[in-house]
Amino acid sequence: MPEFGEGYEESASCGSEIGRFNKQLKQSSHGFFHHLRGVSVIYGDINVLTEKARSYVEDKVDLCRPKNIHICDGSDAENTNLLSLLQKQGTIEPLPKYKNCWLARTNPADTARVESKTFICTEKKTDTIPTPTEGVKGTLGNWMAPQQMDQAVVERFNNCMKNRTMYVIPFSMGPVGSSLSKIGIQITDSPYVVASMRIMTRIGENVAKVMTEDTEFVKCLHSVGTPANGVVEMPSWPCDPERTLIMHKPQNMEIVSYGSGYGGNSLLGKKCFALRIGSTIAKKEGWLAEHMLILGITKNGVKRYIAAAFPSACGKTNLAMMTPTLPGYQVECVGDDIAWMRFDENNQLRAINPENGFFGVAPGTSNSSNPIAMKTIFKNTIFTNVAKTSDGGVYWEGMENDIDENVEITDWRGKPWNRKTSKTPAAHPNSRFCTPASQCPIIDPLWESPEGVPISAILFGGRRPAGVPLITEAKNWKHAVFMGASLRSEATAAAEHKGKVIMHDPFAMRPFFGYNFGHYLDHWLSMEKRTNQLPKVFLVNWFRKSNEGQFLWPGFGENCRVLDWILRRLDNEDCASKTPIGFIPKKNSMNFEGLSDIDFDELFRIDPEFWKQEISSIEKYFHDQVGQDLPQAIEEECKSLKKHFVNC
Ligand code: OXD
Ligand code: MN
Repeated sequence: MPEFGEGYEESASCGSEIGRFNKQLKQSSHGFFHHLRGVSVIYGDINVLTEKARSYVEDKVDLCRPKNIHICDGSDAENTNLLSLLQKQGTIEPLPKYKNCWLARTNPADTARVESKTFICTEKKTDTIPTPTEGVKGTLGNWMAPQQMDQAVVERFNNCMKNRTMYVIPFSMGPVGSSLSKIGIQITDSPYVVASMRIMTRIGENVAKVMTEDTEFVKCLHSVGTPANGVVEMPSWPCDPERTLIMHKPQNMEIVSYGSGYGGNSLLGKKCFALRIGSTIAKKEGWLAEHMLILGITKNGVKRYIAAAFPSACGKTNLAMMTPTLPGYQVECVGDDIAWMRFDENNQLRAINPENGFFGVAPGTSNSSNPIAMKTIFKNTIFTNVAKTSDGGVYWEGMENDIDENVEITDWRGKPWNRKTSKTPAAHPNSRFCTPASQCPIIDPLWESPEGVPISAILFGGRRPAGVPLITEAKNWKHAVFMGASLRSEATAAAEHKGKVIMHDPFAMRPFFGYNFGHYLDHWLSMEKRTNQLPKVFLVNWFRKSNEGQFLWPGFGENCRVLDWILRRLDNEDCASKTPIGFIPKKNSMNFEGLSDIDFDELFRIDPEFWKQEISSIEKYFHDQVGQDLPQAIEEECKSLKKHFVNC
């Protein structure tokens, strides 16, 4: 397998930018090579790191014993060179149909986040997870004791980077230098991870430069690993699925991930930092780190921002980039996955998107479902596990009308694939595009604003084929927190779950809580004491079906009609009726102009039988999973709802 220096030397002849990089490599940025614990720093300047950061790196060099060290500066030349190294390794191949786009194929055993192997490590188990009822398996996270984590780290990381380059990535979650942003240092032996982190976060020297000795940073250690028998099955995608482990130690602001190179397992800024460690920092500092998109919506020249939590693969990216069908509306995108939100000194809730790119689920994205994403992703993008077309492009389920009829298709595993006869999907259901947010044609002008955007409303949503109305407004803050806590949705391809089951996914955060969910609820409830300007909260469900199994609502751009109703509620318009489950639109109060065949009554029907069952599932879930840690306010919400339906 070529090493960084080798790959670089050869590719140096193919472009002046790489040529410059070559020179830089030979001289190092200070004209001489450095060593760290006896290991050569073959690229970048170790002196840009603070002493604390350097000492963290030194510790990990001692542990992992890499062949070389590369300190990422985030430059274009560095990126070009890494991409050419990845190409030589066979990890990625170019997609000549587009500009600077690449296709990566993973080891088929490494295609999703692995929740069962993801742990939070605290002294006390109850700091991480509520105690489930005896005999019930807890599903609100996995706990590990510190000694166990230390042992697991030594077992896996000792010498794990032998013959590999260790990349050191200083990165910022949120705009560099913003008081709402946080910094991390990721160490990894995967150049694919470096290239992806460069898209998904802000990396390099600019970040290192804003750090002082007082800057706290999240320590992120990652290795793709090597199986215990030493045999790397697929050299272009090394991994160790048997021993994969993703661990978080909130107390030390530390993440350690071993064995997987894929998505949230390896791009540690995303789920591990921005949500799991982020939520623990947020609890301590009094703010919220949430699995939410952020969008701006303008109606008649008035702009508002909305944050929305949906479980993975429920269309967050589609909503964040929606093209409204109603005239006079404009949606702009701040972020599609994560929101960090806090109340400012004027009591206004403000949010930043801590990310810098979109790591979107590819299948289902098309010119009809999300034309804006399609305008975003065909340059400077790394696609992973999608199918390839014979004209040098990509293909996935949903793109049937977006490719030439005559092209041949190679599936995500590299095998010929036939539209008519193949029985397996062309693209892996959790295949992804990793693309810079700045390329989105409707990126919000304030998306990098250091003070964040003002949030007027929060939405929760899930895939609910039955029972849950298109939109419901929460009665008050406690009810809003109850709504978030009782969120359920059909399972997702982003995780390892199989089949279509309705899973509890409170706040769309179930795989991402960094601490005990009961304490998380307390934290949300406490927002009421922090401000007199709480945002209004709504539950949406685009996915309700008729008895015949047809979707009752067209979704996509038509969802602006739901947002329109929300905006009118924010203006206190009298367009809502009170029901036991919250406020729903008064008949004829939603703008359905130009839509035919919308069955308002069925979309908003509140079926007592459904709700009896729903409440008893929620109650059982809270009882079994949260037990004593369930805040009383939530228990009361549950009881009062139950009382209503039992009596009707
Ligand atoms: C994601 C997820 O990748 O939620 O965003 O799984
Ligand atoms: Mn997500």
